[in-house]
Amino acid sequence: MNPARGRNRRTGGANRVGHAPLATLGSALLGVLIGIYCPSGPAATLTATTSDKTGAPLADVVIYLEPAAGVPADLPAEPDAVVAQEGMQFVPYLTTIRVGTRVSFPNRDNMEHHVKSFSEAKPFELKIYSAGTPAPITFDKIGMVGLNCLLHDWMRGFIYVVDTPYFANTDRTGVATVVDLPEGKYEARAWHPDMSTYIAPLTQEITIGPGTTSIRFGFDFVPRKRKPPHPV
Ligand SMILES: [Cu+2]
Repeated sequence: MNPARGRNRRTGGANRVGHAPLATLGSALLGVLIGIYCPSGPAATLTATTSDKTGAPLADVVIYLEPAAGVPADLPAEPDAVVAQEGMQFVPYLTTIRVGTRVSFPNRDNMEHHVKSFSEAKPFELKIYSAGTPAPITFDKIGMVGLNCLLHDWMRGFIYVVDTPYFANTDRTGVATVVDLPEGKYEARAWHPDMSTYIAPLTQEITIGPGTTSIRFGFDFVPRKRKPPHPV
C-alpha cells in the first residue's frame, strides 16, 4: 500500500462527518491525480516499436525511460550482467545496464581474446586471457561503451549505461517491452549503436497509464552490416 494513498483515504474519512459530498469529491480527485502522477502507482507496460529509414524493423535499439519525477531512491542493486566471448564474437552484441552495475566478461572459446574500450564512459582493458573469467568491471558513468578485441578486429560489442531501471532492447522484430513501469510521465529515449556518441538518442515525452502503452520510433538511417565472425 502506498502510504500517501493511505493518508488521503483517512483524511477523506475524517471529513465525511460534516462535508460528505465535498470530501468525497476531493478524495476522488486526489485518487485520480495520484493514479496519474504518483510514480509508485500500479505497474504498467510499454511496448516500443522501431523502424529504420526504409521502414524495416530495427533490432538492437535501447529503449529507456527517464521518469519526470526522478529515478526512485533506494533501488536495489542490479545483478551482474554478462558479456561473453563466444563463437569468436561478443555475446550479446548489445547490453543495457543501469549505472553502477557490474559486468563480467567470461571467455567461452578455446582461443585467447582481449577486451578493450576506448570509450569516455568507461575506458578499460582486459589483457589477453584464455578460458576463465576476470573480475567483473563496474560501469559508473552513463553513456556508450564500445568493446573491441584487439586480436580479432571483427569482434565488436556495446554496453549502454543508463540512469534508470526502466529499459529494454528491441529484438529482430524491432519491438522492445518495458515491464513493471510505475504509471506517470517519462522521457522515452531510443539509441542504436550506429549512432555512437555523435547522434543524440531520439526522445519523446510519454505518459504511462494503466495496462499497456505503445510508442513508435522511426530512425533516419539503415543499420550498417556487421562483419561475421571469421572461421578459425
Ligand atoms: Cu577475440
